[in-house]
Amino acid sequence: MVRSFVWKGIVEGFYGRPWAHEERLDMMAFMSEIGMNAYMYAPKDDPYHRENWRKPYPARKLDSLRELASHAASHGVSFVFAVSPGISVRYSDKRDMDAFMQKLKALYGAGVRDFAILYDDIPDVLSNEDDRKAFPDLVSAQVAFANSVLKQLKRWSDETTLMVCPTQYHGDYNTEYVLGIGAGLSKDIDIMWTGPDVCSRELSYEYTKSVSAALMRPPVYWDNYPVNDAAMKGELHIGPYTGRDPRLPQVSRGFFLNPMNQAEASKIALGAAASYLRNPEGYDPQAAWETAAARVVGEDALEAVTLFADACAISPLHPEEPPMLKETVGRAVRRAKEDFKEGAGILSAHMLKMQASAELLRTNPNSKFAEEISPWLEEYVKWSDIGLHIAETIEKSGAYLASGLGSTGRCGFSLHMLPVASAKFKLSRMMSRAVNFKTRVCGDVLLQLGRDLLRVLQ
Ligand code: LOG
Repeated sequence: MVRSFVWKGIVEGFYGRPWAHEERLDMMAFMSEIGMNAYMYAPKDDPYHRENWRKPYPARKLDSLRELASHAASHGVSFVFAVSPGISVRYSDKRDMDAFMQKLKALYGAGVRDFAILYDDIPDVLSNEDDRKAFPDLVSAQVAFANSVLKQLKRWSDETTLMVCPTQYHGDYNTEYVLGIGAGLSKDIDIMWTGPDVCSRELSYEYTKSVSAALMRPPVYWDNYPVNDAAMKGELHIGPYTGRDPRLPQVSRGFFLNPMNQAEASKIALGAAASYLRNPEGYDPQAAWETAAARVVGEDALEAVTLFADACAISPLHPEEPPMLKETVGRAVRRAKEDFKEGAGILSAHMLKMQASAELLRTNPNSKFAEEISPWLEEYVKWSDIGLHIAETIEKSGAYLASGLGSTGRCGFSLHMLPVASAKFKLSRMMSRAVNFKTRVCGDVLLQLGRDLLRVLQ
């Protein structure tokens, strides 16, 4: 039997600047185009969502949320309203329960039927004195709270649903906490899980099946891709969506992808992921990526965005250095050992292509995309300048230098090297600036090449 995912969605669940209202409206239209069916509202830095979760939304914010909810409904997208009470909630305090239900009620009034309690990123023990008296441990408190929320929701309407993100949401599923959540939460509650890691490179069938057994229900994946918050701020995750087993619909209820703060740029990964979610068995990561990328930048810029995405390759799904750039630099270095001019030529040709691609993307008709990626694009161009200068230095220093390239061996001093002195000086200046770059574009490929070259030129 061919099964399909129940939830095919996005969770706006990242740290940092939440998306703007316009970005959300636009995203919902995009979701309906690509066949996604759920949007979870959970921006960590909306103070009313987490920090001050007890406070009701002010009228204007509530109006925006209402508009979002009805916009979602008109696009066939379920609006899942989430609250993260965990940092300060007193699970045993009726006033907190009432405040929580009030929070949901405001959205229920706007037609929202799908809700979530997020217990992620909070201490893993009960901190409140009364709670410690009322419950043996954190998991019992959270279970009691969530089951009671579900009961109250069902009184409002039978159509309501509840989802929970537990405090332990990844890795080892055979813990007391995870087994407690699985056994305790009402069978009608969906449980979220991020995989073997917070940002999981792979989600396999076997692993998911075991998680499902521990949770006593198929998990809903909170998939931390293409999110680039916290320590990943310097990365731009616009690469292919990979590592998700085609058989997951048999053991998982679905997916919510956590996107980047850059909404428009997220559409590349989200578009590709939607293709997996629609048809996991027939999913082809590269073809899906191309379709998704072309949708964002246009067919004419597909080659340009391919080159740029290569430079941005580093992500939890692809922790290695940019493959095309690395391959080209490796080839250039090998060639330079035989023929320094040709080696330099290979390198500079790639750098010029990078510059042309940058120009095409900078002036892309999708100006929102261009603006979002500008910090990466700027440093991508700076790296290509460095690459061009490296190529020039290789040429200037001639065969003698090229023979030592890529190795750490010392070449000794030669008069041959004199014309290289100014090139070397310029390169070390460029390199010391590069150390302070804010983005991870180009990985360490050109940094390493520049360092190797400077070492050889010593
Ligand atoms: C947060 C999430 C954050 C993500 C990536 C979950 C369930 N929670 O480690 O808000 O965007 O990692 O940094 C998280 O993933 N915690």
